[in-house]
Amino acid sequence: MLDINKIRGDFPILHRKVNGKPLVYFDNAATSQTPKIVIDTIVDYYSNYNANIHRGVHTLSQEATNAYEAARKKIQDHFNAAKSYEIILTSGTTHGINMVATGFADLLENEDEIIVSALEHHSNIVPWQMLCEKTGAILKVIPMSDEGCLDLEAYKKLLTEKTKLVFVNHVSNALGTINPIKKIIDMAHEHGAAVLIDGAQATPHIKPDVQELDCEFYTCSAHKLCGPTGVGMIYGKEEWLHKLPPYQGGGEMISEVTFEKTTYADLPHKFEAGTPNIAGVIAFGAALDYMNKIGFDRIAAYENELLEYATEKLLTIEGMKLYGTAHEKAAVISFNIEGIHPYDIGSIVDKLGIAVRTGHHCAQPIMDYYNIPGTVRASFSFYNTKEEIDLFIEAVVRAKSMLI
Ligand code: C6P
Repeated sequence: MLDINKIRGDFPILHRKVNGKPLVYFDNAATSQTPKIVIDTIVDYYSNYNANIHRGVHTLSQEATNAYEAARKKIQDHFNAAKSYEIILTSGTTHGINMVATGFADLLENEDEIIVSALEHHSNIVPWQMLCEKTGAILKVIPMSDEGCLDLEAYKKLLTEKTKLVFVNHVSNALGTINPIKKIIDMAHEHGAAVLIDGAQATPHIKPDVQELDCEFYTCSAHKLCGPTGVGMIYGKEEWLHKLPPYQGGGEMISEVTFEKTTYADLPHKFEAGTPNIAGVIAFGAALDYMNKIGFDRIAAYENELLEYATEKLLTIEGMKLYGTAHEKAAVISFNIEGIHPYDIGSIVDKLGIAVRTGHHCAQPIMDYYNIPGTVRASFSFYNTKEEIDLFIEAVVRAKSMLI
């Protein structure tokens, strides 16, 4: 059992009011809230050892470098990467995907094939379309079912000897579906294709083991798992990080620079040009410590309880239509009420202090599949409660009575 009162005490923002009501924060899939220990880590960095890393012989620079590299090690341990230099620190999931998509321009030939799923966020669609425009590669799509599950039989047929890369999310941000990524990875490997997993929505709920998964790349954002914004990581298997060219040129990613030729630094620095978000990376490490102390198994079990409770209650409202009813789901509920625009529900519940996301959730192809402009999305975290869900249900019922 989680001590929810104690956990809630760790998050200063959960004690504020919004529009005169206690905040109910159900927009965790967009950005999770930040515990004080993570905020304190950032304050400590800027108060006590703010300096550039890997560059100075002076004490502050060494302290900052040590803390930054210690965070990389924590991230390595969390994801069970074999080597710390297989963890590339980024500004977030979008950065990680663009790093690989841009690099693959050197590895693909005209009419090579790459495979995406119908359940993706725009971050895992647009960079690949840009890659196809550059290389002449062909983008194929694994279709989805009405429940929001991927059709693995169709996927099997899409894989050919021309398939070079498959990229799917671990958990869908719009529907919450947990995809069978181990199966997807193994099937791609049977055809010699590499796999990138977008873990942006999985990592707040699941502790992935990249060696067990055997994926070539796995990427996520710190701000969805109690860390700060503007920081993330991409794991890459060493051989693949050697195959890819550097993403950006600049300071720190070089070995030697002359006007005739530049040689590049070893991993991971080859992919980390310029001064990074040093405080953010150190705070990312603190966020992982915080969540690991609570325990991902306990987090997932509790969030699942919230998901079941909220699903059952929402289904009692007449005209309710849920999107994404997969058996394996993370704590995300997308819905509409017949005859009401999702934006109107979102605006009314906000007046009652409740934060949800409305719209297409940066996953327009999913909305097109259902032929809707968007949904209301409530996404739960381990610091939410059933009492908050009750307030939310009351608010939705009230919104419905005002709008119909
Ligand atoms: N989804 C949501 O409300 P960044 O912005 O780089 O941290 O993460 C992008 C991203 C990539 N993949 C998935 C599956 C995601 O869910 C997101 C971010 C947020 O659903 C903000 S759009």
